[in-house]
Amino acid sequence: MNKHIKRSWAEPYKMKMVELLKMTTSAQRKKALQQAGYNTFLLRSEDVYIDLLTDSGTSAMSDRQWAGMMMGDEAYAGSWNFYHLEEVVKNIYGYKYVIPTHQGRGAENILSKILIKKGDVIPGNMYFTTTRLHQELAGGRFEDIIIDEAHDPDNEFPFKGNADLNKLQRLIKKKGAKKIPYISIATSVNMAGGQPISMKNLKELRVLTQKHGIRIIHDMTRVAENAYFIQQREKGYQNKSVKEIVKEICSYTDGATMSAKKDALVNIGGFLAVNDWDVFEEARNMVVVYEGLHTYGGLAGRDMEAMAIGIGESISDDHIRARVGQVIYLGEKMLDLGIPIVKPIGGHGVFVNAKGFLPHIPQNDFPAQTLAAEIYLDSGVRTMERGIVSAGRKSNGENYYPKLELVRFTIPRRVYTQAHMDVIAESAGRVYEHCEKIKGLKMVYEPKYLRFFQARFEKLN
Ligand code: P61
Repeated sequence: MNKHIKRSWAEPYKMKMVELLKMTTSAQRKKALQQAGYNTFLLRSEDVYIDLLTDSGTSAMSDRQWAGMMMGDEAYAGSWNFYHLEEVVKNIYGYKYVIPTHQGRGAENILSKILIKKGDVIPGNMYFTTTRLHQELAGGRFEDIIIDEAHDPDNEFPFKGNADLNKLQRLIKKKGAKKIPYISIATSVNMAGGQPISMKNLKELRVLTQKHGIRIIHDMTRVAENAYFIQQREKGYQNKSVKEIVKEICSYTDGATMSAKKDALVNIGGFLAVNDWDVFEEARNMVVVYEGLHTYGGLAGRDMEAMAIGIGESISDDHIRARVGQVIYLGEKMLDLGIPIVKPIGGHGVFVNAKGFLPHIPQNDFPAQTLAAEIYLDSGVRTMERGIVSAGRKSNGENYYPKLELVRFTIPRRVYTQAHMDVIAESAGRVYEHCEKIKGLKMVYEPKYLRFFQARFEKLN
């Protein structure tokens, strides 16, 4: 027997209940897409076969989480589920104070309102749509300090989520530390393609920010996936558990916003966590205005219980290996078909490079939006645009022109099988075969905020 036969990963769970999917015809999909204005956010989920729009709130909860839902203490104040959640956040992540919120942006809103003053600059390792908007609405301006490699889909640097310390230093010099209330550091950078930040970079950021008295606020939405990449790629971490690495990451930061709908395996929920008593006190006061009492923050007791249990499950090495393993399986299938994707393959999805896939469509004609529509038309697989539509407009009204024009094939956790991954890759491959015949789109309706959610398009002839 060959001792070197590899050991494949497999899902560390089995299925107890399934949700039936509807198969659609090409004619039905064509009609649904037209009705949705060529925007996958506007499709009805019942018209979707495999839903890769997002990994947000779409994961499958475990039997334990469902059992936890039955133990919801639905008191208005002081539900024991809140105290359970608080204990889990303290133990696993190490943050001192916790405020539940209905989801990630609820925490972003409160944090931005507390820390940002008009004219402030908030550096970060690439923008995220809701995070940047809340910074702007609070009177601040986001400044991208991610390393240049992150903007290049073909660059295979293993830590494309790293911040560029020189960019940060230059900004501090130019603006002065007083104008920088915090730096916003995401683990597993979403818009860069689910790319991790290294522990080394985080430690260096900690030293630099401490020197200038600047806080680090951690967008920890996908911290476990980032920890897994550190374990796999960074020297000195091979023998550490994801749990240990997650705790170390958090220790270099002063607070965090969390959308628990991703890594933490719940359908709804989030929180703001901080180490600073003064910030906590203000946040605890503000949460009652925007979310609800500080012991529920817009959530039911059962939601907090599911979150507390989900956080524990999210840092299991076996879980993360299979979760990221499935994403990598899909990415490698696409690479085999010659499809241009962001490399290295990310943690929560495969990001197809629409500029490479549809090089004849100029960015103003929305190549990624077009490609997401074509994939749906081919197979009923729903994906998400992450390009010029998502990037939106600057305060002077001009469009941002992001270097990355991507379609995100986002994999919900514990939901789909390898066979689904095969169908998805084949669909992308089929569309790629006739890519030169595909025409772009024009935007016919544009909402003011986060336009990608509700914008409508028509086909160009
Ligand atoms: C997603 F198209 N992400 O990836 P909330 N930070 C980070 C996120 O990924 C995130 C939030 C904060 C979503 C949902 C979504 O442009 C979009 O719980 C790194 O969604 O409020 C959410 O957390 C916000 C999709 C959000 C989008 C904004 O699919």
